[in-house]
Amino acid sequence: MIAQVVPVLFAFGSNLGGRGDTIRAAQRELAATEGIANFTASPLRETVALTLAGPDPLAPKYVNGVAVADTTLGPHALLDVMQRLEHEFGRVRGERWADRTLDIDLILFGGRVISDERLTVPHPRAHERDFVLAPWLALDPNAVLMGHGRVAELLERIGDTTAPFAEEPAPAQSDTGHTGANDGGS
Ligand code: A4P
Ligand code: MG
Repeated sequence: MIAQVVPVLFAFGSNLGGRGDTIRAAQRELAATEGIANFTASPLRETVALTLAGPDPLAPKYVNGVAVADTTLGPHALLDVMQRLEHEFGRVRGERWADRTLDIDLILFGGRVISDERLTVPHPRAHERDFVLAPWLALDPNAVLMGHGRVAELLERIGDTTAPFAEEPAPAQSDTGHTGANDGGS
């Protein structure tokens, strides 16, 4: 039997440690996972922490981003991979919405509605979160959130409080063997 290929949307968040680097490293691992293909990540945004008491400008700021991919994994196998990565990148599960090195949420799994003890998909709070909608819109200006409509309109309705996040540039590739000693100087 040929496994079905399903388009998925992931959301990433981090507000402890090397936030952007952690998210990019986890994304590289996810992209390299067997059963995941066509992984495309959004730009990252810096966002005010939403706590159980509301937005907290004094709490460590989050870096957030999203990514789309195609998968042949089932939703629970995918959640296993996501949770293994959270653990690998130092996530300690404390109270709900606590500060964390890495959170990976499954926002959409194709057009499926899932509601069991491990998974609620589509993610029940994505439509009211600028830290999900803003990077998603940057990745796909025509994005539509199942059950809620166009992401551009949802974001306009709630307002966008996110800010660009300046990533560390990737280290320069120096595979030419040049040391500079023999360069130029003609
Ligand atoms: N789970 C159920 N559905 C899903 C899903 N669609 N994707 C279950 C991922 N996991 C899902 O998650 C608790 C349980 O949710 C998991 O065991 C899984 O089986 P968790 O990651 O341990 O806890 P959590 O993330 O603290 O809880 P929750 O309710 O998922 O939190 P949210 O709603 O994701 O909010 N502020 C900013 N600025 N940026 C953020 O990214 N994130 C949160 C977490 C709060 N404030 C934030 C941000
Ligand atoms: Mg989570």
